[in-house]
Amino acid sequence: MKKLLVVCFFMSLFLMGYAQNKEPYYQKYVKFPQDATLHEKVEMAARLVPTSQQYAWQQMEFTAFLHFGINTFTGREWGDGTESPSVFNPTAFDAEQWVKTLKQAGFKMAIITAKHHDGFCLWPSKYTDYTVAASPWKDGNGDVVREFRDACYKYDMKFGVYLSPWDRNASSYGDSPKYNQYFVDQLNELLTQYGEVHEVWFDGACAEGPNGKKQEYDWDRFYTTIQTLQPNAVMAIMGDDIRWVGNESGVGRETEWSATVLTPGIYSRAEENNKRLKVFAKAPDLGSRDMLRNAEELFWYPSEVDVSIRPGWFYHGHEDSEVKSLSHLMNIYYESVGMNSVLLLNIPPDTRGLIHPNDSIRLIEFAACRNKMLAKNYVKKGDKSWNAPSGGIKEYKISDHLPINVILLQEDITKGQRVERFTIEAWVDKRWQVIANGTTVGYKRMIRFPQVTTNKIRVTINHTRLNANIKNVAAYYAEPIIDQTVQTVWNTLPRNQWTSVSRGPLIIDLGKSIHMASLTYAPLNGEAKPDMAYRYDLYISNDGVKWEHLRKKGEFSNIMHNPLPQTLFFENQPTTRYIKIEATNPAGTEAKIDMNEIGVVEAE
Ligand code: FUL
Repeated sequence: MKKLLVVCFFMSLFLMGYAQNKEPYYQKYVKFPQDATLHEKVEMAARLVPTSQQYAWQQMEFTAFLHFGINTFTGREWGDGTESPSVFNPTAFDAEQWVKTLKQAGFKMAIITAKHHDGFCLWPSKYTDYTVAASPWKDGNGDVVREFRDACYKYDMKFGVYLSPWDRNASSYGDSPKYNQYFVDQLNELLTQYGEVHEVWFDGACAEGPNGKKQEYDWDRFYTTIQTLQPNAVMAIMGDDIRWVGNESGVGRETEWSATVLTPGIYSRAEENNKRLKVFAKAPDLGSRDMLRNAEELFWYPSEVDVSIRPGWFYHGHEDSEVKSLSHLMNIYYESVGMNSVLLLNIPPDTRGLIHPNDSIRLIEFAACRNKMLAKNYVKKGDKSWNAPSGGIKEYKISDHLPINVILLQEDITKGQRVERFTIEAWVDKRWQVIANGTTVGYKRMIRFPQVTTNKIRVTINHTRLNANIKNVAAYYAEPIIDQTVQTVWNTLPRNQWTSVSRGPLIIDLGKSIHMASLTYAPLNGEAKPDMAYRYDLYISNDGVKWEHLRKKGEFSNIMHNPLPQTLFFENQPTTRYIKIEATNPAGTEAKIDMNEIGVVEAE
């Protein structure tokens, strides 16, 4: 009995994560005692740490997404599950080319869309006919996931799978227990037949709309399946290991707490908790003292910035000239890795089954630009750990007396995320001048500022929860980037000759009859609004009386998360003077489209 008690005592110490300095650590989750004061909550928050899987994931910094599937061949962003598998036919598929390119570009893991919302499986699942086995590619004997997996082994790349819970093809979708079984069966295939999986990505999108099918997902079961079959995998988005940053444009938060009050969406209490605390995935503050005040529990739930190198997630030939510029990618880098997040950059293979040269060239430039900057750290002894109290100040010598314009700070997050405010000063003209300041640091924080030439800097930790554990202070010089930017033209008509005949539905008189090559819907300022257009019917007319129904039941797929211009191309270039768009918003009621959100390109 005595022996058992001793074992139990040590076990509980272990579970609590007792560590250095006898400080108790809480791994991934902490529940506050009912009567905890704000001060006590703050101290507990300071001791919340990642699991070893979360920590390993955070250290990767660069991860890649590969959106590939039916949509690659149809030009859509969301297939509706009715597309024939016969369209899936890459002509020069080479997964090794993908992985080699990603490896050269510095990525540590790649995640493949094994199944997107259309339900088409890139592996020959035995639970559905809607797979590569029904496609002409390799006479139905191919397996994209297998070839990609093998390439990952060969080039030492970690491997992840995206499996969309929303499935527009599965007949069982909406019949909850049946579909859940189907989903678990598919998960089983992916998690047992392809070696070690490091990340499982469950998308939150489910846009069947008000009259669509309502599927109640059995998240507990999905979660247990992953934990049992792949204990080292982290579960992202609809998971509780990794959180969506809140946008698909590569923009991070100034204040990014990994120790957050946001309850992960897979918990049944999530809706109620988050409503009570007025937090949501896109909220600017997820973990400050203000947020802790009313919180009852806290999650180590770090941010992942997912963004595509092109406007769309899938490859579309007409976007070949719209691969993000080098300066745009560098901005994304500072706003993701440099803002306490992991970057998940999407590079969609083309219809040949290869990464397009425009993307691979840009990826290599991106890596070269980072490496050039990081090659020279001007701070001396910045990697000496520093246990900093609130108000703690430390000076660092700067070598070479050359200009610097980027500072990098890191906390040892294995002892919690603690810094709440910091200031950086440089010794210039015989006095200290503030060159940067900020709030959270976390795993990594990079701050850009106008260049200074100095021989010393000082870092002040103005506020911290307990003593901060500063692990690294570095300074770099980033050369200015001059991009050749290509402007995409999505309107070639003089707008001042247009008349908005009606706003609901939107009817535009273009002022003259034209041969229409394309029509673009570009949400104002690239912002998503609840009343924006999601589903639409498009009509054209030459007299404003007799209408031709040009596109039926169209969908501006994913526009709510990625509110970038979406273009409809018309091969037969119909003649029209009037355009009518009947549209509904994501909630299924009438959408509001402004005339300025529409662009028309006249055929040459
Ligand atoms: C979104 C999806 O709807 C997009 O198609 C894409 O897969 C992106 C990564 O997540 O929610």
